[in-house]
Amino acid sequence: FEFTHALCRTPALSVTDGLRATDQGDPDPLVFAAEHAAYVSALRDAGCDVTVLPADDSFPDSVFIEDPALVLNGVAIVLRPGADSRIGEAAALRPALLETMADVVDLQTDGFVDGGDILCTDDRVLLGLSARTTAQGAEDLRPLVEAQGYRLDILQTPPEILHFKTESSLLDHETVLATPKLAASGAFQGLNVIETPHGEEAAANAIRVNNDVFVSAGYPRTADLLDQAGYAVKVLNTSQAALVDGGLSCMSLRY
Ligand code: CIR
Repeated sequence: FEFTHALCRTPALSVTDGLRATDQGDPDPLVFAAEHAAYVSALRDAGCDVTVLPADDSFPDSVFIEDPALVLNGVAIVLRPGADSRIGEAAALRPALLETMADVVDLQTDGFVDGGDILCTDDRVLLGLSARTTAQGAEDLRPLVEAQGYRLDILQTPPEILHFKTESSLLDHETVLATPKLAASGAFQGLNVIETPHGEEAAANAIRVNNDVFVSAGYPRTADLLDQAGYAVKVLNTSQAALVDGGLSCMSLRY
């Protein structure tokens, strides 16, 4: 959770066509842009040098830049996103990774891995299999993760949860924030778990960036819980990302 840099992508106007499990209306691209700008500012305030890539209208979900790549030790691993409309985001992102990262390697697989299914601790990469991330993709990722000195733990994201990190986030060296459902899956052995209060499950898509913990607006009990646990909570609006199943972690690659 200690980062000097972040890479983001401006939301596309086509974000109105973004994937979603349940339709609650399209996001408003202008409101999304404002929320995204505030998010970028918060990353800068937290101490990150942020590169913001231009919008890519050919990929409605391209603002969720965390899904097509994983960065470990400043090395980008180009992934293979598991949604048809998103698979091309990996190749579209690659040139920017070559410019911003220390090195770029490609996940060679017939399977799929979405970055949203990956939670990194200091020495472990927790990867939740999901509708987007397959066992083949996970096994093919293993050597790339191990080459960076991390252990890969392949876990199961419970059904109905889009991504492993939709319902979990790292808070410090040994603590995660997670929903009761994901915590009950046994994924977090060896780590302390703070569970989101009932009705505030969506708050689990948080991020720790240096001293700050970013939490989405609308989850006051989670914010209080984290505040009382000693974290410096920063509340950010993610109303438009939420309409297309996105949240705080999905909108940046932090390194
Ligand atoms: C999708 O379904 O792929 C996007 N609408 C949302 C992706 C959110 N990303 C994430 O949780 N890492």
